[in-house]
Amino acid sequence: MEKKKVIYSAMQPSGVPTLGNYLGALRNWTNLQEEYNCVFGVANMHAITVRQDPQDLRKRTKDIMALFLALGLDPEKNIIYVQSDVKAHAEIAWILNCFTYMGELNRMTQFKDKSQKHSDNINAGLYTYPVLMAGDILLYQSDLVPVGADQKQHLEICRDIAGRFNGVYGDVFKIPEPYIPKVGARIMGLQNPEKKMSKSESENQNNIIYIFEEPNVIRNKIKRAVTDSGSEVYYSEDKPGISNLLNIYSSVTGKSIEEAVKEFSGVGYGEFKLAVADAVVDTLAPIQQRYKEYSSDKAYIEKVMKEGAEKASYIAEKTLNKVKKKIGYPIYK
Ligand code: ATP
Ligand code: LTN
Repeated sequence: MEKKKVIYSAMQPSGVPTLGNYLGALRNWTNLQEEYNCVFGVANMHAITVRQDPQDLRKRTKDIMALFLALGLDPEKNIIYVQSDVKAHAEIAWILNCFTYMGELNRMTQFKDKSQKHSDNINAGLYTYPVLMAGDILLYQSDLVPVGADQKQHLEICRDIAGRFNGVYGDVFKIPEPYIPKVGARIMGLQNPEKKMSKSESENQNNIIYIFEEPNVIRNKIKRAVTDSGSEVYYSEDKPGISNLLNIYSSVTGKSIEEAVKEFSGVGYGEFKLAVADAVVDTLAPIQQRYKEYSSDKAYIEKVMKEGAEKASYIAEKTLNKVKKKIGYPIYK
């Protein structure tokens, strides 16, 4: 029998999950779980590259686990786990740091953005964040990594690091491919459609739609979303507000952008926004319902975390041991 391919992805508990996280990444995870062996992580080691409140971080970590379950990710079929529970992540990250050039890290746009945003805490972890991420992916010998467009550069550096390591020591790591959706890969802010919607940016609440938000709040936010001059609904670079809403609509309904534009021809912005809001609310409603059920069952979430950590550690250790042997760490019989 042919072995199933491996999917890996992760999400940081760095804030409350947004519609951008759902459409760019999470939705594809559920779609892919039947066809692949999937490993999904809560990337809490990545989250501490920015200062976090400990209580909040611990709570959000469990909340993301509950979200994974609410999305329909099955912990029997997949591995869902918390990154810091698997020691191999920290170990491989150090090793891979020694196979990564500063010149490569200097080019990372996320590092540039985040160091501007957190200018009082430009720490080394923020700088080597892509190396930790490469380790996540490579430990599980992943074939495919479903992420939003903002992570493309991190996937490229991961492939480069893996290729460099393999070039020296032979085929140790599988070289992963990114899986970036055609629509929904970059959802922009509702108030500032020039910048991506981001869960760690909470200054302007009207800019962001959260996955767990009440329907009437979602409707109001979409109603207030900035639009562009003119009154026609069509997709264009000089209409970032309307184009973003079209992207959201197309992504949640599965209709193409062309179909959506046709559907709203001759319709005003107001009516268009109502339709977008309805589509978003309908998509999120079942997830919200299931989230309520899972998040109140703390014991079950903890059980999934513990079992997930064990299963993940088993696979991760296998790759790590191979790596240690190759680079010349001691071998004990
Ligand atoms: P932070 O704001 O803390 O950097 P984030 O909201 O960007 O976090 P992550 O947890 O780092 O989210 O990413 C989870 C997944 O969601 C990634 O695959 C990322 O590419 C995707 N994603 C994040 N924001 C968007 C967006 N606006 N549009 C599409 N995909 C997104
Ligand atoms: N950095 C990622 C989250 C993440 C990730 C990963 C995604 C951590 N490790 C491994 C894919 C594969 C982000 O989306 N910001």
